[in-house]
Amino acid sequence: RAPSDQVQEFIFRSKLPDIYIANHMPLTDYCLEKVTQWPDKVCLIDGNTGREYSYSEMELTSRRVAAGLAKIGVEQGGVIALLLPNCAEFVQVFLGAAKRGAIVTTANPFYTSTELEKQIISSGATVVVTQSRYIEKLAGLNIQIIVVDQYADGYLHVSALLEADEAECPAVDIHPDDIVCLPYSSGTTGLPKGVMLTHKSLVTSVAQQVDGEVPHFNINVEDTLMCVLPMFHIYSLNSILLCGLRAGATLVIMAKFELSKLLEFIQKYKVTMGPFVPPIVLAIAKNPIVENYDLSSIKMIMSGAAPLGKELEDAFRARLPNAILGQGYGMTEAGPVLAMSLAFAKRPFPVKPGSCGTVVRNAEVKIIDTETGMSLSYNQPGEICIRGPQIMKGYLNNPEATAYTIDKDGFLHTGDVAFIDEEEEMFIVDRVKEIIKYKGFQVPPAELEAVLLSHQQIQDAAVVSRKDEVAGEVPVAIVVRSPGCTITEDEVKDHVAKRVVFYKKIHDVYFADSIPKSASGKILRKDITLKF
Ligand code: 4UU
Repeated sequence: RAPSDQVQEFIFRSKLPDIYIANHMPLTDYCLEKVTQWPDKVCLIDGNTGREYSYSEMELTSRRVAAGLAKIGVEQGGVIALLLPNCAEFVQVFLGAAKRGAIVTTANPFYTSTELEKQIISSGATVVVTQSRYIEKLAGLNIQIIVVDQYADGYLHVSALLEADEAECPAVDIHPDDIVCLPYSSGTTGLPKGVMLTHKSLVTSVAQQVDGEVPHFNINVEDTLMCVLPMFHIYSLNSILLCGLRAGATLVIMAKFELSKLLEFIQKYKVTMGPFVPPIVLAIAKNPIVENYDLSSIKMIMSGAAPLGKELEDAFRARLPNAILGQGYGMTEAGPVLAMSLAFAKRPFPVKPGSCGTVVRNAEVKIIDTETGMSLSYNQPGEICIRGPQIMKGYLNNPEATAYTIDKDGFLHTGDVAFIDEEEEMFIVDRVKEIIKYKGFQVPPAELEAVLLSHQQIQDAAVVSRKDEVAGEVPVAIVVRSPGCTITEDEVKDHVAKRVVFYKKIHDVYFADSIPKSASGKILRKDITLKF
């Protein structure tokens, strides 16, 4: 053995014991395994329409959709893209596709056609399920479009799936390592890449949260979860939808965040659990209209996808003193949940403000020195790495990026810097990756830099993060004009805004003579952040 292998490794684990995880099961079967215990219970309330769906209905629909997909030619291993805001059809098609043994890639319906085209081509999707208003963005693509709202000429309607004959549900032999979900993430560097999450990854991740005698995330058949975060993002897809289904909870679905509507739904449906992101926590903590609603049904509020400031945590607690507020920490590639507050456990632990939680069960965390790669003990900040059956299989068609992210020992490197204290609580303090998080959404600097460089008046460009009170962070650009060019700040902003979804827009432009780079040509983002 090499000498470095003999150095002591510090591995952090959950304070709860490991559990049995049925991760040999296909995802849909696993999530709906206990439906016979609560067939008539309401599974979904579609807040957009008021329609309710029972668990037995959802289970039946999943088989019908699987049959319908097979009938229109979607093979096992075929890829379908969901381009939908939160709605019942998202859930129905997702579960049916997983049942078919197909792969679902999810995208933000607000993406521009350029962004969509990239993902659809990269993922190999042959079918896109969407709403009629987004069809025009898909022009020119070699795909079959299925529309969920109105019947549109020349396109299939989702009823072809929902009303298919369940007797024709194909028998498929799904392997635990088969991909089921393919969200896109830029990870620690570069452009968005397809994250291969398998049946085993997602079953494991859900089990790590809600299974066992003492679940880490204590939701059950009595709970009603607010599903306002978009299900095309892995946070909502996993920790709300899949965990909620497994636990037999009721999900209240909202297509878009609107504070008064959210509060109305919490009051009306007696929501018990709110998985949110910091800007929603901020709105609930600060907005005066909150006083007009009865929110006493809320037991737990989770904040995740971006840092939650301590002042905000305090303000929130003062407003909803009876609700447990805690954080969840996830990353698409990690399956996604790495850590969650143990205040959410069936037997809760006391927790400290600012912590993003304790590592989930059946997983190992290592914190490594960002310079030496040595593993660190308690209270020393370093890069968080995680190992376990929940992490991604890799990036689609990208072995280099996969090898860069998952090391030879099977640890996924997150690019987040944190320390763990003696009570096993994790505190994120920094980031050593490029990603910018706007309200929890990923903004990959490399993608914006490519868009900037496509302008002939721009010779060089770098995109970095700037702190923002509401969004958390916003992207700003440093631009070097091409010789003799006079492009203005507004023109730069416009050029980008036309090509990207709203949250990737450049907020400020600084003109410079050069971009600081390392000898190998890598942009020195930390230097830029300090300068501008
Ligand atoms: C500081 O954001 C996510 C997933 C979040 C999630 C999922 C399930 C939260 C709770 C849950 O139950 O995924 P991505 O891939 O969009 O972004 C990942 C990055 C992390 O690497 C980290 O930098 O988002 C940041 N992040 C956080 N930062 C995620 N959660 C937190 C957090 N505090 N609590």
